[in-house]
Amino acid sequence: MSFESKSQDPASQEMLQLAADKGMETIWDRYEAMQPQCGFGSTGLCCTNCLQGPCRIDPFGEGPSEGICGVRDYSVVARNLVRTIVGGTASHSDHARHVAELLREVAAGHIEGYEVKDEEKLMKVANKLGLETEGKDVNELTKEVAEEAVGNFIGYHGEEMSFLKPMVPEIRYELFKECDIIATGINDVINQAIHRTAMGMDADPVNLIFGGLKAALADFVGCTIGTDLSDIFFGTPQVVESEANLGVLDENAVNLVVHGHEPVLSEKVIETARALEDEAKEAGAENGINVVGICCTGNELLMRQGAPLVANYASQELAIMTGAADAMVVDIQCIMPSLKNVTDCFHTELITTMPHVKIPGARHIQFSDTTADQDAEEIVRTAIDAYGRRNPDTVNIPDHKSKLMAGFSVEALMDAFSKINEEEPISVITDAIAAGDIRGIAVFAGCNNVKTPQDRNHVEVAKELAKNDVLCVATGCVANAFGKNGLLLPEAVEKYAGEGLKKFFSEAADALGMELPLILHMGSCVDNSRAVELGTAIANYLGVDIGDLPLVASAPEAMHEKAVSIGSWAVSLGLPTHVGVDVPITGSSLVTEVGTKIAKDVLDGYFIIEKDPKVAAEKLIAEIDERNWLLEMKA
Ligand code: NFS
Repeated sequence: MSFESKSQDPASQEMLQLAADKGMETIWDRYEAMQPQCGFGSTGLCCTNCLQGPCRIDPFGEGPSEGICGVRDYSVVARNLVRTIVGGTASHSDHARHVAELLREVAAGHIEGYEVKDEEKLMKVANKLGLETEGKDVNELTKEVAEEAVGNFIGYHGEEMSFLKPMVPEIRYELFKECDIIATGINDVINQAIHRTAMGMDADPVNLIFGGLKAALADFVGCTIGTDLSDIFFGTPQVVESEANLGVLDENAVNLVVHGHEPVLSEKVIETARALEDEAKEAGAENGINVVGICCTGNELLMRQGAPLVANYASQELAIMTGAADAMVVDIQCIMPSLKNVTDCFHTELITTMPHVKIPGARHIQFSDTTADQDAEEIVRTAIDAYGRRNPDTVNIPDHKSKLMAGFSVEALMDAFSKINEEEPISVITDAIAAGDIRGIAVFAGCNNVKTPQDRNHVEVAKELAKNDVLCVATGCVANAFGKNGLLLPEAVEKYAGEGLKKFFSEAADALGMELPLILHMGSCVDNSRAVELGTAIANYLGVDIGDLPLVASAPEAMHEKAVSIGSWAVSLGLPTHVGVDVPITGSSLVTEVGTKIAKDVLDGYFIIEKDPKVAAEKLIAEIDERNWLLEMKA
């Protein structure tokens, strides 16, 4: 494989050359060694749900057409898909549950060291949930919001999850009810979905798929709670400027890399790092401590603290290979176990922090909410110590980084647009859609996937859409890719936007006295909930369903189970959803047909599985045009 076929990112390419020269292994080497990958697994036709298996069903009709228990291809594929969705739901929700329980404990006065920073957001969430706010102080409200959030996990109301309803137009909620895909609680649905996919349980593929959508909507609730409560704790993001790519590492600073997903940890780390700057300087680091992020922890810290993004998913190993990372602190999700092999070649301290995420050989500094300040101090001091052991001869920081703008929460956007229309800031977008300046909106989500060159699909789909006047918003590792490529800058508008989009941006800039970037960075992957909030606000303002809007989703390099859950709830919300890599459902024509065609009749949303970025963009634009036409008919 040439470096270009591995990554579009010049910084990654440079590091890959170094890795090749030094004989260091990367994700791409392991991918090559894994070829050819199992055809049964790739198509979703391998079942390991009981000890009689594995059973593999032959898609060509030459081998067995049923598993040992008699299970058919469509049930195996649907069951595997449901389990993948549930993996994502469990991930997002466990993250959200941590924040929810922390909020409850803080409100009860059991934990110090965290506090409600954003009372306005607290009020907004309380109102959204329909809680009585009159005459209640911050602490009382915090308690109630936290209780409500925790209740969404265990379904203690015996009712539907209360964070779901206010997030979608009423008509969409009714559709969810009709389809019976609203769970009583997040934990309930995870429980049910794992059960229904066990041996000897649900064999009806359509029933299974609806069960999967139920889990997906619970994932959406988990994401929403993650966003809302993190905002309450750490502040709702406002527009910030920063930088992205390996070049943000600073030779003259202690480079402390945070990687994972939980702002509960990384916010403490950055706060402590700022407090211990002098210790770093005493240790010889002229520029103090440079906290930089990978994956969604990076996005969370960027959004609220302006911390630079050093890498997205595929280049996490490369960040260590620069020899300049003094510590990499990881919490949950998207952390490659291979990081330990790489840190073994350098002075870098790999620090795990969560009781359920340990890596053999890594240093474990248990991070507890009750001792957060001390734990963060230990982490930061470990990094400063490691800096003293850095070998200058092995430092190779690629000279690639790009400036960027981020922090586009819905609140930040509406604050800005209220300068144009104070009463109805959302009309700034709807008017531009009605005028045809904005042809549609695309929500970008997701990862890197080694099956496609790093960042290439992301950038190509986005450029193609922008050229066709589609307003793009982004979260997660794709947002990082856009940052590296200069697409999160106003300058990119002139370069890549179509005439309509250019007009929208230039009129907005005149009115706001501030230029907006071509693509709006909305945050981490749980912050896809922000994109839904925006979509629902537009739909409600226009008096239509969210599934009627010229609104599409794209995950050009999806990798994690979480991306599958997000994609599945995006489809449930009515969004045509592009996935740029193969999904293991092709083993069943029935499941494939349901996901890519029939879903549209029921939910308006459906999956577009398309590896070619240009063709993907064409398909998304065709869908946007169809919706605009239908909306005009309705008007
Ligand atoms: Ni989303 Fe964010 Fe990145 Fe993918 Fe992983 S960090 S939660 S899963 S790889 S975008």
